[in-house]
Amino acid sequence: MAVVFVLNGPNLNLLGKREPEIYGYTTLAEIEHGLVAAGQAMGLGVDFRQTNHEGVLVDWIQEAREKAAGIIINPAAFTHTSVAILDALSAFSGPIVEVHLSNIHKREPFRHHSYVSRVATGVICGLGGSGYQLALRWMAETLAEPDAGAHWSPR
Ligand code: CA2
Repeated sequence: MAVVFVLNGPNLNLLGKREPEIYGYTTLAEIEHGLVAAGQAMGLGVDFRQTNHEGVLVDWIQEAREKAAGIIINPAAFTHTSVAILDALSAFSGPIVEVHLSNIHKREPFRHHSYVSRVATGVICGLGGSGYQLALRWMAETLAEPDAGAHWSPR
């Protein structure tokens, strides 16, 4: 069974516990459970992880080269700062979906730029936890196509 890594960056462990006006009331554990269930229904394994550490995210992205068919990533604040994460993602050959709970383009100017978008196949932002579900559904469709590469490889 193909496995999709779902990687989450710093402070996302606080989801549903602080700042609900920006990030909503859904916890990261609830997003994970919904995604694992959806993955089972679609025949995809979901390996869902969160870390507060940039180097750990880099290690997991490198691990994905061996173990994952695709990556869904919410790098959180590292989105706007991390060339290391950009470089690690550049070495991953499968599809990558960048997800943000909030619409980063409606927020402070420093959130408008994403290093990750440069290598992401696609970006979903502003749709809350549903963004992860939509990303997983796209992954399932794309990975099921024998010639999927033709559609997601423009980077
Ligand atoms: O909208 C997103 O998903 C973000 O990636 C979330 C990051 C932020 O730095 C990005 O600009 C956009 C922040 C994640 C922190 O999440 C919290 C959740 C609850 C309380 C405090 C922080």
